[in-house]
Amino acid sequence: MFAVLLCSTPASAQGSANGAVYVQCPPSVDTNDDGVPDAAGPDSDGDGIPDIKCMHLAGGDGFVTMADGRPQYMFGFSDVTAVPPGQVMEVGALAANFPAPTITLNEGQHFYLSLTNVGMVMRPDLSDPHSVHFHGFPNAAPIFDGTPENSLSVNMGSSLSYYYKIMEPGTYMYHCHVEATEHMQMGMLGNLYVKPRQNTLPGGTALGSFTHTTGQQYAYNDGDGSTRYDVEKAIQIGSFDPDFHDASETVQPLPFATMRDRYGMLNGRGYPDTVNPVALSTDTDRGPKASQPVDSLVTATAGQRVLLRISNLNVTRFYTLASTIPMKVVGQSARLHRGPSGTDLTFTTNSVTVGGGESVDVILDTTGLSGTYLLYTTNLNYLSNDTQDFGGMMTEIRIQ
Ligand SMILES: [Ca+2]
Ligand SMILES: [Ca+2]
Ligand SMILES: [Ca+2]
Ligand SMILES: [Cu+2]
Repeated sequence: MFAVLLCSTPASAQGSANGAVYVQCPPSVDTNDDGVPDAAGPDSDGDGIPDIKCMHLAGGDGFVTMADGRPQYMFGFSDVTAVPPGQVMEVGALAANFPAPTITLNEGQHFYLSLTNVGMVMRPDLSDPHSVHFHGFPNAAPIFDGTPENSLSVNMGSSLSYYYKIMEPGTYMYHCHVEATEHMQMGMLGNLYVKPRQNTLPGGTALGSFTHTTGQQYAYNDGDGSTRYDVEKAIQIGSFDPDFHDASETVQPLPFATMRDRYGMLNGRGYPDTVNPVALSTDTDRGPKASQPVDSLVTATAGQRVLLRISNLNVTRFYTLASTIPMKVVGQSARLHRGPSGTDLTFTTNSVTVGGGESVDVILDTTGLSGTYLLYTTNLNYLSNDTQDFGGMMTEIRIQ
């Protein structure tokens, strides 16, 4: 009798019948209310960018592969957008990605982010909640801030939908804020950036002495075209302490006081994996699962302007990244690099030093260049994959 009831239950109720996995996405985007977005929804200003974006993340555990071949246990997020709610607990299990799925938004959008905690398959002794903290984000509603002291976090088998009206363009980052030192060292860290409304101006619009052409993209609403770019890449600086990850996997006391990262990474990989365009997967208890989908390889043709959205989300230290192509720093911590009265504070450098929770936006001018250039840390002991030399925090910029 119960099974018959389940079969005749409308799709919208199945989520609650399967452990309260619940996706909140407006009916203009999820037209039949089954938790699966199925329409682009309205575009009220006709600029080609939908008014609403819905996304669904699972928070749980998984494994990643370091560049020396060593698997590491991790906590993390995976993208379960459009997975029917009744399948999210299974699809999200052991599926953590490092870095967490990139969130790309446009200024003016309404963003509905559902988070479902799918639990820790390898640590059934843990009942840790998770949250999503939009780091540095202008936020009118503390309840969605993700800090456990003053907002909600999500228990195993449950969902929470965060809502943001996206107002300020820039390079942000997101992470789980529950037991932050532990959950961040374990890998719950993602790229998050907001594209400016200036991208959608009609062609021919004058920005000072600069004229906008349809399709041109900018890092910020600069008003003068100074942050225009042709190619963009978000690069997350991260690092893991394998002793911490091993202790977590083997249910041992976690070495907070002696935490020392030995794998330096860009977008969750050490060199040479950073330049491998293939999405990496890692063997888990449930077979191979996608683990590190993003490379850090930058490719451009000579003359193009390359925007690097560099952020640091590791919990142990700052890192210095050097580039063999000069970098023009146009933004810092999600703000256009200008003084209060509009003074141009941009500068050109060959290295930037970024602490945990900071971001910088740099533009590389590739005019007249050809060949392979490097983006690498000058903290030389992080140019290794643990004991394996010639790896770690480095990637290539290839100019054709
Ligand atoms: Ca639907
Ligand atoms: Ca629009
Ligand atoms: Ca814990
Ligand atoms: Cu967490």
